[in-house]
Amino acid sequence: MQETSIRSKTQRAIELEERFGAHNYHPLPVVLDSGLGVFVWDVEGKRYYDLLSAYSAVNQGHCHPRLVKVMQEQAARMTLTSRAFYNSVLGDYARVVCETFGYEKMLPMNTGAEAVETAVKMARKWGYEKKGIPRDQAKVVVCEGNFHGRTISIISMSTDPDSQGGFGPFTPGFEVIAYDDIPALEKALEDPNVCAFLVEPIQGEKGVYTPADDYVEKAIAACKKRNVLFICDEIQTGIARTGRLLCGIADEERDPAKRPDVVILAKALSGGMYPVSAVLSRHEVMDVFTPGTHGSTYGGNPMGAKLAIEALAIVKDEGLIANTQRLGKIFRAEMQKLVDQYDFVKLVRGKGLLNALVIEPRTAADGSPKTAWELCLLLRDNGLLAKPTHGDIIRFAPPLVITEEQLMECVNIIALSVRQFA
Ligand code: IF1
Repeated sequence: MQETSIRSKTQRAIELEERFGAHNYHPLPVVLDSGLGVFVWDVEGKRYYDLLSAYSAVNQGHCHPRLVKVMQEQAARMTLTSRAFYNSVLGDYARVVCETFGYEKMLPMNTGAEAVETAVKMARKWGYEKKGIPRDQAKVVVCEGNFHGRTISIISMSTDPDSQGGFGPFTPGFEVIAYDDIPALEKALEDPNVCAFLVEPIQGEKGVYTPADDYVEKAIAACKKRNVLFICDEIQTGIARTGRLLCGIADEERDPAKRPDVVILAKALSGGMYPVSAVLSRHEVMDVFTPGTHGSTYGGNPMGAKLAIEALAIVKDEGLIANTQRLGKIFRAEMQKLVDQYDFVKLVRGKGLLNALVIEPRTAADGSPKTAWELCLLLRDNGLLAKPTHGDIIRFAPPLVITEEQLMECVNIIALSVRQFA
């Protein structure tokens, strides 16, 4: 009897979403209701390890007590002022972000896509005003397999037919080159109308596609040589996710010539509490924005700003960079054992705690498919949530507060599920 009523809770939530919500997602059938740290619970009370972390937004873990406290306090004090006035938190937040990441200026937005749009607008204007590109001729070079968000301009640079199909006409001014290909970049940069190169240090959507170790370093050098802005999309890879504060650059690197000109942050900047994104750069670039040229109602709001200050403090206070580096190595070594043991487990790749396992899709004896999706269903049944991409890739990205003991429990669940799947 209890079983029926509990099952109906799950079914009810799914049916309502399916009936009244647009079908722009295909969620794994599990209805989540609460979370704490590395765990989430569904409406039936079943506990899971969260190995997606809302696509790397909850690096600090679900409902971190410090974030909950800050959110409650700030919610009772003031949430939104707009930028028509100054607010008492934004200045402190801007300073913390600039000092933490080593940049002179920041521009606050809300979602990742908005921050990417902001960076593209900034690069174009910089191209006209500082580089002397003829009016409306600026080009931004991007990479095959990129994922930078869902707006019209951002999908205009996408090479994914699902992201782009049916949404034209597209925004001009983007040139696509191969990822992890320095000669291709150098060739594209020969065009004097190129104002920027926009790239992810690891391609998340592509399946945690990890380039050569020196790719970012070489790409930065190539851009400097041609007076082109190097824009690093660290929305998914930033904030300790890959065992560094930023994936594309060593934490100790302070030489501006070796750092990205522009960094884009979102997701874990607010620890999954509230949408907070930011674009970071130096004066000379950011100063192309003057009053009235860009903005957002919620951008820089005191609630988001306060949360971001706390979210960054947690990364530091809890040693999340070191933890991620150490546990990432252990995790990949454990996954490598599965690669060695099972033919259909092709490879593991990634950095820090942003990793992916590549599975060979097969067909069962009864003709039913055995893809990454089916393996994710097994993982779910065994108490671990992860999401497949492209039918053959499973991303594993736990909250960075995970302990070694918890990680090994995850490894055991994955190993068990792979064995059941074999
Ligand atoms: C969804 C992927 C992850 C991003 C990078 C910008 C954005 C994202 C590098 C836009 C967003 C998301 C959004 C999420 C799926 C997801 C994703 F599979 F599509 F690639 F994380 F791996 N740049 N990534 O990864 O940020 O506007 O969403 O805040 O449901 O679309 P946003």
